[in-house]
Amino acid sequence: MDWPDLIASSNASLLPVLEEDYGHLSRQLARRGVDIEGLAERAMAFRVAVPSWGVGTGGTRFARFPIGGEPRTIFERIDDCEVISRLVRVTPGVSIHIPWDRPEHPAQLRAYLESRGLFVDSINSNTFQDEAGQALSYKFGSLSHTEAAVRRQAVEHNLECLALADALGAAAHSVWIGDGGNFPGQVHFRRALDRYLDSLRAIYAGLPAGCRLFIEHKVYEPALYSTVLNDWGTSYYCARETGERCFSLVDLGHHAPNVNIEMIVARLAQLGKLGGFHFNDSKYGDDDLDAGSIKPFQLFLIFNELVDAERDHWGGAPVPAYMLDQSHNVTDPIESLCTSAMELVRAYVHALIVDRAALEAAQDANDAVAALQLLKRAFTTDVEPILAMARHRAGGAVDPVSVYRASAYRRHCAATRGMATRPGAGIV
Ligand code: RM4
Ligand code: MN
Ligand code: MN
Repeated sequence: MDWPDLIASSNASLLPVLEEDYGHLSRQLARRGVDIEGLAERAMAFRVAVPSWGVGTGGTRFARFPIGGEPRTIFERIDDCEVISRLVRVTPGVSIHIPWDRPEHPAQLRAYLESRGLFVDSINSNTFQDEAGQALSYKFGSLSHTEAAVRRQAVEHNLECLALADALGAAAHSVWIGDGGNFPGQVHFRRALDRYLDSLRAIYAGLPAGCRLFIEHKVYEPALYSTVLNDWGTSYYCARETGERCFSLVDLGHHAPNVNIEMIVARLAQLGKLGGFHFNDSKYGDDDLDAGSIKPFQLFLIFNELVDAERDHWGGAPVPAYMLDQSHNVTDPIESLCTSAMELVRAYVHALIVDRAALEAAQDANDAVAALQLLKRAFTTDVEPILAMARHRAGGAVDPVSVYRASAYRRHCAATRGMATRPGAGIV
């Protein structure tokens, strides 16, 4: 696949109109005291990691409908991630899942990624499923299990992930557990949390230098009545109790409907414990839909908090890590991931053009109408020319989905890879 050529010829036909639109937007923004070139640079510098498991089709608990040409191995998953990165230019980081992506030779995997301009961004452990041949079951929990031997096995799995993080140069290790209860009375809430925290401390003790530990809360599912790490407050408490390099990770789909997630973001940033994000969108639960597809205004409000927190240096914490965590049930995953990455850049640029001085003045004056108008003014500005120009300047596609469709990449993969079935089916 000659991507540079495909991208160049598509861009050549779209550039005249893009330049006209970019010029117009630049004059419009200049009237508001905003320099478009600065925005284009920020858009080019934006980064979000893609999940290796996201390039295969997802499914629901009812069914999964595979498409032809899905990746069968970690190397093929990386090939698909490379396509996304070439088209949108903001996704060089790949997040991997163990055991789904367990490499036989970590050095070989690292070299494979590096030769494609990619790297492992973070490792994700999996103690929410039983692995073939595993001694003890996670049916009733893992890090918070009532039996010490099960907890030990889950800790060991995470320590294996940390060794891999070290070998692959990953900057973070993320822990999400399925632990919790399906029925009232099943789990002793306080004791389960204590056991979880003990396990977390044992994992933290093995954290390599330069690596951060992220803990991901979730309000429900697979446990349907209660979860052990259920909300951001519990997550903040556990991160704080575990250590300086342990942070809370926010997955947008892991909250009850209507929860004010932008406020959670502000709180965690203020407390210096915002580690990172799993971006996706949802209507009802952990739907794992494409970022910005259902609630784009919420996504903008989240980025509004992020841009604001950045000005206050994240409460002393390192810059948060951004990742997409989606399940693509009815779309080609490459198209969904390209689109989602672009939606994040859009929300970021929208947040950058908020007139912060005016917003603060409106807040100080208790002028609710003016404050909302300032946010809406940024949100309703069509910044697409900035995003498209940033992609073009970075060597990417002005219109990534069109280039991808014209390439017939998936048809080519269907011929070489066939109809794959992926282990670890389920919600992802
Ligand atoms: C969970 C959670 C985790 C992801 C798994 C596959 O709901 O979002 O981050 O690793 O799904
Ligand atoms: Mn997640
Ligand atoms: Mn999830």
